[in-house]
Amino acid sequence: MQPTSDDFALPPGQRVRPDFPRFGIVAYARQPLPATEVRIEVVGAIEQPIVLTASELATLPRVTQRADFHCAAGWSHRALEWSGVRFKDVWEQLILPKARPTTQIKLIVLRCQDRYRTALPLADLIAADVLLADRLNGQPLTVEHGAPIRLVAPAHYGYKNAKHLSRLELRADEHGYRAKVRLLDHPRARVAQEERGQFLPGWILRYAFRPFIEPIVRAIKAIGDNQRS
Ligand SMILES: Nc1nc2c(c(=O)[nH]1)N[C@H]1C(S)=C(S)[C@@H](COP(=O)(O)O)O[C@H]1N2
Ligand SMILES: [Mo]
Repeated sequence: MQPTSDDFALPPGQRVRPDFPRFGIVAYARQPLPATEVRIEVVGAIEQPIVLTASELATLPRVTQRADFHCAAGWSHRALEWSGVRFKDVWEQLILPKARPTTQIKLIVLRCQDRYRTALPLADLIAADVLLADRLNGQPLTVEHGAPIRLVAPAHYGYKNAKHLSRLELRADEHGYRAKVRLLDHPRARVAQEERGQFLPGWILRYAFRPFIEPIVRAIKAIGDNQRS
């Protein structure tokens, strides 16, 4: 198939979607989302467990950034405008001084209100383009896209971009941490390297995931329509 102009310069194996659907693992979309206020617990290898709230995040510089979004299943949506705070600032100005890690932290597990979880190396989380975002395209974040707050990590596939973020678990290593579906969870999931999943090369997973995109979009949309009615 000839690439269209829309596909130009997309990362390997991605295709543009003009819409930005609510996406993810269907079972999680059915889970209740108890909290509408920002409340992120910080736990793990630290001296003092803390809770990050909207007022604390508001002490950090607000940044707005435009970025393309890439789901590991193969769809991309271009030029989303996110607004929030840099994870690096949260780390340096709130977590380090207040929670006081007791060891060198290498991995952070991101847990969400809908029971979804994923993890990224700290080194990836403190990149300049990683945000805790509460606004999208000039509007407050909707439930569909991760209210009250979500991680935005544009260099990593969608599944690292935890929505409805509720807890950060600080760890010295990966020991004891296991994602639910190992095949689909690469430790870093960098888009440019096509790290779609584990054990199989990204270019194979491209074809394995693609047929599931439309059924997942439809199933999650139906769940949302139901929740609203
Ligand atoms: N809490 C939570 N975060 C999640 C998911 C999820 O099911 N639950 N799905 C992930 C996946 S696979 C993708 S592609 C993106 C989709 O983000 P969107 O629904 O805003 O399009 O959210 C990611 N973060
Ligand atoms: Mo995804």
